[in-house]
Amino acid sequence: MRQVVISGTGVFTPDEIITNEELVAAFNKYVDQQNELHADAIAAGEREPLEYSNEEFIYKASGILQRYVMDKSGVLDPNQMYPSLRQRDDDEPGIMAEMAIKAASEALKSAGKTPDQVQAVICAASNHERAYPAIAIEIQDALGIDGFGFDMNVACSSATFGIQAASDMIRSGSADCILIVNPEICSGHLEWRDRDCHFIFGDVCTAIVLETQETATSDNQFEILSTRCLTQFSNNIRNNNGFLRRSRPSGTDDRRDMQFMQNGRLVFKQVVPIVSDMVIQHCQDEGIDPTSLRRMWLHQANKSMNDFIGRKVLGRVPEPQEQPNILQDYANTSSAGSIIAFSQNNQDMAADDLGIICSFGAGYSVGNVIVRKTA
Ligand code: CO8
Repeated sequence: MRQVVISGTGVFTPDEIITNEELVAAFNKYVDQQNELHADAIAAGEREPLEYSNEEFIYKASGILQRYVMDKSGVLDPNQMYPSLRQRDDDEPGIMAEMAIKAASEALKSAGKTPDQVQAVICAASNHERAYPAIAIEIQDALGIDGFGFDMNVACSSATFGIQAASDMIRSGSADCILIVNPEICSGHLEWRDRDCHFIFGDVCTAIVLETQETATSDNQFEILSTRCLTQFSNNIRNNNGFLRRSRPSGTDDRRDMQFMQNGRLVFKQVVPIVSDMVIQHCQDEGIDPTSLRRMWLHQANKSMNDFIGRKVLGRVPEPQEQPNILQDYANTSSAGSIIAFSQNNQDMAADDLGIICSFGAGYSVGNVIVRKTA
């Protein structure tokens, strides 16, 4: 069986930052406007007034301090509350491809690979900006990669499921080297007018190069020892937007369910035990003592969630470097979160050190990738 390694990663970070302070100020302005607009209905008891958001709550509930976004002005405009992204011509790069090309160039450089050495592109993300042609094929064309490309979506677990798909393809010989990209424009489908979730997401793109151990020349390689994926249907994280929208009654209305919706408390309660048990069982099945994991690069949705999982798996409170969080800077970037954590926190690993990349989220979906540092 061919051995597969992660030989390079890249992160494209947008230029614009929204701090919690800016976010809350804009949201509270929106609340004042709405409550003024509906003052009569509120006074008549026909409508509940909207409540203010606040920075202390956001940090305490999530561990998030700021988020990067592709457009800040639209999100912070109380008359808009969503990003303004330019309509591009069909013959110029799409926004997701543009982000992905930047992250991919960094990943290819760190792997020491040129596009002619890559045979496939997987664009694994929570949302794709159009139905077709696939974003992956656009990226493949822009980078000058021969072979094939396809898009896939398993929400927050898109990157880890993509790693499993790519490593299985490399093991079986369908390709020697595969580029995975995770462009996540979460600001496009976050409901910025909902105080329960307006602070959760940010934008980013990550890229990963996977190849056979034989061809890898990078000085920072991680052998993929084992992958495991699990899905379990749940409506607790849901977005009803889709291509049948205009065919449904009131399909073109500004409906709440056409953006991200979640029952956050329930997600927290149900997902934490599934993930901790799966990480422990997966390690045991591979003959690995979970407490010997040097690092856990977990999905970045919520700091307390990660603290729980880390404690359960290691049997003690993890040291910060054992379970790095990037949530405070990036917020939840869906499938890209665990890959940012991996990319920014693996250089100090010594040969034979073990780690796990682990994602979890909508579906529900959980994806594990157990790695061993080699070169
Ligand atoms: N400011 C002030 N108060 C607030 C705010 C706010 N912004 N929001 C809520 N409150 C209030 C509530 O009204 C409530 O008040 P009361 O107690 O009087 O009813 C109180 O604060 C507590 O509210 P919650 O119970 O909602 O607060 P929690 O402590 O549960 O924290 C979280 C909320 C942070 C959402 C938390 O539940 C959480 O993180 N859960 C896990 C969520 C999770 O992991 N989700 C997965 C995300 S899905 C994903 O990662 C990818 C999906 C696909 C991509 C989608 C891209 C857009």
